[in-house]
Amino acid sequence: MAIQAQKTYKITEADKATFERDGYWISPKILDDNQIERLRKAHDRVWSGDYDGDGMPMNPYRPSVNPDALRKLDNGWWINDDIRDTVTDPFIGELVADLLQVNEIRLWHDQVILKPGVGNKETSSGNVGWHQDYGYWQCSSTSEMITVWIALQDTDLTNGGMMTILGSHKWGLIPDSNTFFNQNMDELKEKYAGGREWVEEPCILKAGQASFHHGLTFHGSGANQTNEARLSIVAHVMPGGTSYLSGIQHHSNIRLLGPRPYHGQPFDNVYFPTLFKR
Ligand SMILES: O=C(O)CCC(=O)C(=O)O
Repeated sequence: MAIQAQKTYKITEADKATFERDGYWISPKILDDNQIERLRKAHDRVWSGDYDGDGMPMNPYRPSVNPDALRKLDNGWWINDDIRDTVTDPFIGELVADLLQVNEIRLWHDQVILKPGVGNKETSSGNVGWHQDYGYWQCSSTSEMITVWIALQDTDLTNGGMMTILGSHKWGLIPDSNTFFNQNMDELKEKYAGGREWVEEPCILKAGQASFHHGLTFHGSGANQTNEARLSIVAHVMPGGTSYLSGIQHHSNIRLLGPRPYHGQPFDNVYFPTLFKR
């Protein structure tokens, strides 16, 4: 029987405890089948350059000569209405607000990710290296941010699903942890584990379920060894009031603050829409 989406789900004390202990939480199904279908079509459209409106995504996809390479672009919400409705969904915002125990949630940026299926081929082309998202986001005043990774098909390790490192959000920011594109998982594990307990937890999701991981949680993923592409929509979100920390690290979002951003300027303009406010 088809699983129903739980559009009125409320975060429980047990969910909060899981998130605080493990650095991630797996939601029930939050997209209904119709939304999943629309978002799968949105993938087809954005990869073929068929955009809503006349704009471009933030970091446009540049086709690789390698057909097995991961495809991704940022701020799909600028160019596709179905992606916009999902990554700004107040329901998702409320789930995050309750996990972080804050009053307001805004979008930091989104990602549209496609990992090609390579079947039995031995290749690391689809690997996403172990990394911390906040390793990329140090221009933000808080690491208390969340990545909502939404599966558009059943996802597990066979199709290159994500793994998180249990409890690693408690390790703090590890230097040079912005290693999404380093595909040598063993080398990265060696670099980051540093005597700490390294427990790799697969995020096993049914289509329409999402994993919510903390900005400091190490995560990565391996090959998609099926013959179908793995599709996802990802919302990176932050508490209201998050502001610009200058002089630390470049990020494309800094430019969205205007030509003369100032230290302490809140990320609160139209580029950072509010998902939820109590
Ligand atoms: O899609 C993946 O396998 C990894 C995505 C990721 O690192 C993220 O969304 O933060």
